[in-house]
Amino acid sequence: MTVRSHRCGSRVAVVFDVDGTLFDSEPFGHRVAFNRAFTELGMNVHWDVECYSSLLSTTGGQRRIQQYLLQSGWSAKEAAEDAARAHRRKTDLFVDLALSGRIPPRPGVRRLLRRLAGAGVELHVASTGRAQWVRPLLSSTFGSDTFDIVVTGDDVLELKPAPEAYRNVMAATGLDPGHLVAVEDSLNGVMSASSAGLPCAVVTNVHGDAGPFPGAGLVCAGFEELSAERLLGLMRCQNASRSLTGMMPRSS
Ligand code: XBP
Ligand code: MG
Repeated sequence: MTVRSHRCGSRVAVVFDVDGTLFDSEPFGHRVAFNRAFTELGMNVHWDVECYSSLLSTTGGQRRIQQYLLQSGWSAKEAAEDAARAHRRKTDLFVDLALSGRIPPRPGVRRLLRRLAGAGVELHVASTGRAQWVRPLLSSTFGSDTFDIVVTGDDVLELKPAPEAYRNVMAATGLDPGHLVAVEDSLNGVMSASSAGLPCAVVTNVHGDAGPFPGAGLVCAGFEELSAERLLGLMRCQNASRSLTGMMPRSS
């Protein structure tokens, strides 16, 4: 990651989550790849849509498998080894899915990105997914120069809901929280963004968390409801309330 040294000034940025937010990637992408890996490795595990939805509260594919195996009676050692093996295979399979164009962006995403870019807003990404698939999925869908800073699960020690992914975006851009707004789909994501000091808009996903989303400044049912103006308004609103309470972040 390149660290910017220039001042915040009038720069503003939107930081997008990937899974469930930019893409409907969980039930028909990741879940499919997890199941194929389990079958190939003869693990006798299958996650249906309902089961998978309940497992999403654990972020990180490898941790998700490991926790499931532990709860299903695997020993700690076997759970760790099998989770690592299955996740490696799952990641390769998911890269193939991503590059085949079978993981489309959510409706309205392209339009919002165009509007933001046209208004001079910086676009960045904070994901807990692995770089091996996040980067090719983003560039094959949106082109390689749509997002500037892309923080993935490989760049952090602690996955969401920890604030590290968003803090890394701030460090890499040189922007203070008052210049950024996050877009998420899950409670873990909102907690991550809010703990890093960013205002957060949620675009709910029928396959993910239903809410409530304490800490979110805005909750929309789809990208059709989320205009560039509403997003930037959320950032201005948080800045106004911070300055009223004397907590305005210092501009560098
Ligand atoms: C996404 C995740 C990831 C994906 C799978 O959470 O938790 O684990 O489910 O990706 P968020 P990996 O949308 O909050 O970033 O298998 O690469 O971990
Ligand atoms: Mg998400």
